[in-house]
Amino acid sequence: MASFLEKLKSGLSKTRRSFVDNIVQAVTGKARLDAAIVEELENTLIAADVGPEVTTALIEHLRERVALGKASSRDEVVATMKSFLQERLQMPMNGKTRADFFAPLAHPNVIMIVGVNGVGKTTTIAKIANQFRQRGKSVLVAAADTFRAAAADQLEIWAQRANVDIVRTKAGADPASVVFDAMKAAQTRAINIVIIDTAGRLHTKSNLMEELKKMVRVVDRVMPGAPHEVLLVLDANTGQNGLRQAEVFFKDVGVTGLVVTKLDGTAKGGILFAIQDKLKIPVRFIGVGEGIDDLQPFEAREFVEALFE
Ligand SMILES: Nc1nc2c(ncn2[C@@H]2O[C@H](COP(=O)(O)OP(=O)(O)OP(=O)(O)O)[C@@H](O)[C@H]2O)c(=O)[nH]1
Ligand SMILES: [Mg+2]
Repeated sequence: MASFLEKLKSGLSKTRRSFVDNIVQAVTGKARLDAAIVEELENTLIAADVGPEVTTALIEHLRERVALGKASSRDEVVATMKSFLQERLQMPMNGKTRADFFAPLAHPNVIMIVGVNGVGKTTTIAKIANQFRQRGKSVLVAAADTFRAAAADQLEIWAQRANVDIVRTKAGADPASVVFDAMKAAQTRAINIVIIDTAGRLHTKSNLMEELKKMVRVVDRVMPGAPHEVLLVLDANTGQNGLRQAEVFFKDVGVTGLVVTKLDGTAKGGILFAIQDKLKIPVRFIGVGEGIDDLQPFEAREFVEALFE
């Protein structure tokens, strides 16, 4: 079976071709970056969804390095781009390292997963739950997506696969009541980690954000200070639209981190740079497939290396 890194590398191959290779080719061997080259670079970067700010900054950086004679060979151009891109992806992890995420102090540690429909929330929960289990933590997942009749069934199948507890109710019930029951059950059973699955849309006219805010209030009432993490899931393929979605969630629900899914097979892997630049919030996980092991904590260095290989 292919390792996560291998999947990441092959998943990013379209992005590599449309983004990295074009730039390296356009810049290598040039004494200076003239207007025609700059335009070509701009088009490439915008198409790869890195966003206007990062596009301008990268071109400016390349222009300087080329003018200084420090980016003429292919290797030099690659090294210049790698260090620039890596730096752009370094985000303070809200003071939390990868190890901290998997060894939280709160009991239970409550993680809420939000995002529009179809981005990969439920699958992401299964994958994260599995990683906590592998580290010896007890996990309970809450099926608070009561919009789709099949949503709780889907989560239950994953819960069995990951060998974790689930709290669910009938479709159409108040999601906040599922959250309340899950919190109580977690306290009674002394569970380490609670992960809450939420809907990407609702059947009533009531507003999704209001519903999510209500869930946060319920969690906080049972356990002051919780949820400890609110992870917003974004589908890499949605590109700049994903950023607009994110802004809505940010305004209403206190998002603490991002999960970027479906990096396998997208040409829009450059979105990671736009996300970090715009949202200033750590990407905690990236997803490269539908299997339970196809999600890993995000590492800037690993991501950039994979992008170039
Ligand atoms: N290729 C690929 N597919 C993914 C990834 N993550 C999730 N998926 C697939 O995306 C589809 C939707 O995933 P779900 O987890 O059901 O998404 P959701 O956000 O819970 O959807 P709703 O509950 O309808 O809002 C499923 O077919 C998943 O297998 C990924 O990283 N790569
Ligand atoms: Mg779901």
